[in-house]
Amino acid sequence: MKRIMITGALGQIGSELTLFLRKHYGAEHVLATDIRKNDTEVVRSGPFELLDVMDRKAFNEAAGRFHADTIIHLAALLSAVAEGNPLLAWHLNMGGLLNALETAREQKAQLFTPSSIGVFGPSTQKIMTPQETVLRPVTMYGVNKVAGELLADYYFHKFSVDTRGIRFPGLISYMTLPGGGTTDYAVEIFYDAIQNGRYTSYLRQGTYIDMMYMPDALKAIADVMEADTKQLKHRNAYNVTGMSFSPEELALEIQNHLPGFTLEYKIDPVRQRIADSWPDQIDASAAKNEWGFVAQYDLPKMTKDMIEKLSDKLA
Ligand code: AKB
Repeated sequence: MKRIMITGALGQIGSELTLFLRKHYGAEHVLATDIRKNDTEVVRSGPFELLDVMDRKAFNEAAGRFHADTIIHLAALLSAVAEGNPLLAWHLNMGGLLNALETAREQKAQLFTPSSIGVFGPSTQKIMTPQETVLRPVTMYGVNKVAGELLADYYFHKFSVDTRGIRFPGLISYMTLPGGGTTDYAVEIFYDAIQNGRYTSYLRQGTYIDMMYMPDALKAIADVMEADTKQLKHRNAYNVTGMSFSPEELALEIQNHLPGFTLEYKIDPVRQRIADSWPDQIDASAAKNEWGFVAQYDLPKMTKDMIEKLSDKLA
């Protein structure tokens, strides 16, 4: 049975992934770590340790004590926050990843770390963006993610570390809010729709971005980690997506459930510039062909589930 250590376990992906993996592999087999502690199920339902991923010694010791054979490194700054503090982003995103890679090498553990659609830039093909294409991002987050993909490839070839990764689009979930991404509006809109009946979008009408519902993201991580290593030709950087929509298309879908909902716009130039530099819709066929990726949730199915689950949560 796997022994999995997760960093950034209290973040948007980590909060759900920890519980998902504990259900799958047993609570005692999944160590959650984060730089802070709170009173959530992640902390209460299994082993938890405080960890600053910038501390390589502490990282390695925590993995060693737990006898981790798998590390899922999620601690990182997202695109909008990284743009506000690029030096900190470089330091944390690259330093944390290097410590995760070194720990995986020393502990002979498998390593998963998420990449992002942020690796693409304005000169990349916008529609059906291929798996292998131009990677010239114009954000610090994108620079970190491209360098991270290359670094993970390097550790695989040089040190035989079993590194794996996925280029996530915006992730939508009702459990935990994302923190500081460009795609956060697609989660915030549901809170405001349910609580206030209106939302002000910081992205312009007609801004298309790929998105994915969290259950599909969790399954994708588990599946790529379980996949036969020989099948993985693009091991650190699979394009995946569940849907692509613009703010007004999401609003129309929400109105099917909450008819009085209204959408307004107040553009944030920083996040708009980032969104404009990303693809409208990516091609996920390499993930499908190499490890059987299929998304279960499209826009209508995700919207229905989000409104049901979030309404219960906020009631
Ligand atoms: C962000 O918006 O920064 C993230 C991402 C697409 O990587 N959600």
